[in-house]
Amino acid sequence: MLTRIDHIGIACFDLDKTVEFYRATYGFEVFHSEVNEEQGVREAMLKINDTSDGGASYLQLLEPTREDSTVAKWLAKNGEGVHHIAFGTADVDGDAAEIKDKGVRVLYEEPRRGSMGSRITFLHPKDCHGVLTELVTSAPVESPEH
Ligand code: CMX
Ligand code: CO
Repeated sequence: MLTRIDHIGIACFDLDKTVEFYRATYGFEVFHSEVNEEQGVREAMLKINDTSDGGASYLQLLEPTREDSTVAKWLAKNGEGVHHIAFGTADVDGDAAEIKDKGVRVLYEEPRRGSMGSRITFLHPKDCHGVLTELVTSAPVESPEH
């Protein structure tokens, strides 16, 4: 079951400048940043709010790391802007299988690694009324050591 907006993915040419815009304009700080080579992105997660399912909602700012990445290709065609939305779920495998049964193309056979150790997959935008849609299961919260 999809229980939150996990994040909105925003493609940008210059991650540092875009982070600074969100900080200076809205006061949002970087919660986490990383490079995901498989996805071809350098990214910053700005936490906006916690959610009632125990998760959170973020903005995910994305800068391409290589010219053949999906985000670089998209930026070349569209310029900067909203690239995808992501729904959070406790069960990305089960939800992706259910959605696939409804005739929507799921882009990965198995979920891949996303931000902060999450597991992610994508639905084809042409099957989702023009919206590239991601499904995310966050990494389990590590319990404190005793
Ligand atoms: N939103 C909406 N439509 C999109 C889109 C997007 N982000 N990206 C592509 N499209 C549309 C294109 O406009 C194009 O439509 P037309 O045929 O009408 O022109 C069509 O989909 C095909 O686009 P394309 O430019 O030829 O791109 P590809 O088919 O090579 O790739 C996609 C599209 C969705 C398969 C690819 O972007 C993908 O695999 N995305 C998932 C991975 C990803 O986006 N990773 C980066 C984010 C990582 C993260 O969130 O952690
Ligand atoms: Co994303």
